[in-house]
Amino acid sequence: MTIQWFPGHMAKARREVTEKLKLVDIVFELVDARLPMSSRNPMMNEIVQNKPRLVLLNKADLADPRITDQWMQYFQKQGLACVSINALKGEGLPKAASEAKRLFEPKVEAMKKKGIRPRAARAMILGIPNVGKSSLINRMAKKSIAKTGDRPGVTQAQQWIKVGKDFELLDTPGILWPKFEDPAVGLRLAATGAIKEEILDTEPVAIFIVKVMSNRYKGVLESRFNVEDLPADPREALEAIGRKRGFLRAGNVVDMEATWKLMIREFRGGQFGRITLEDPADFVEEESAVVEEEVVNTTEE
Ligand SMILES: Nc1nc2c(ncn2[C@@H]2O[C@H](COP(=O)(O)OP(=O)(O)OP(=O)(O)O)[C@@H](O)[C@H]2O)c(=O)[nH]1
Ligand SMILES: [Mg+2]
Repeated sequence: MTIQWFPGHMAKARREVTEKLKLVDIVFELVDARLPMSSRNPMMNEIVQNKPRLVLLNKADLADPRITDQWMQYFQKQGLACVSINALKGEGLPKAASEAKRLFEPKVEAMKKKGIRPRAARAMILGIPNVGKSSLINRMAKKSIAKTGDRPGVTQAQQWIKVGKDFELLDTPGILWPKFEDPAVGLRLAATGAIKEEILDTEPVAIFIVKVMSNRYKGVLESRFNVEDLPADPREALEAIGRKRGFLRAGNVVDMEATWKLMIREFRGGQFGRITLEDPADFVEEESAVVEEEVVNTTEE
């Protein structure tokens, strides 16, 4: 299965980001701490150009803390300011705000030199769908102004939101890119909820989750579902889990559909503990790769 989701509204949202770029001082690039590379738009450098940028590893509460530290070092080595945060509870936000102020400082100095009274920093919040952009804005503003939701595509238009006296934040719709070169990227994004549900087949996503869990967090599925010696074959493993949970149809047949959905739901809900899907070591070679922009293929609205 190849996963692709780059509908017309996303192409439009990307154009609007480019149009607004000149108005902003800083870009907050939100990535998912569970998949910091796969959740980064490969076109980000091209989109953001040379605006000061702060990388925020969001949903850090769901990610493996040891690997999050490695990712922080990875980004910092590339000269990017980077903070791990939990946009829902507010963890890491004071640090993120102080980093953002530091990035804005040269402009403040320039304004002062010109005799202009420094204004609030204007930051554009960018990231894939469902990564927590609007949640971050609400938490920083200490009120629910931006609409949020547990599915991708909630924010449909840009919106400026004033946060105290220090920031004005521009909420934007989540943006993906026309083609996932590596199919595993599509699966990671599907597993964590960045792809619209209606265009997804649940079976390959559930199988992917079982494979990842067995490779990276051996034993977690066995203890979560209370099954001993989970079969190595992911389909058989899913069947054993469905049977254990009592998802049975007439004739004692496992309801696989219900089992696939269960696997995805539990994974997204953090029921398997703090899980990270990729390590910086997996990406050493790609660090300097130049990603060419693909022809826009607008498939799905
Ligand atoms: N566990 C956890 N959940 C989070 C965090 N931040 C956001 N969420 C949840 O992630 C989901 C998506 O949040 P939104 O703020 O709507 O995401 P968005 O990036 O604005 O999404 P779009 O507008 O669809 O692009 C919601 O269910 C949030 O509650 C976090 O740090 N930790
Ligand atoms: Mg949003």
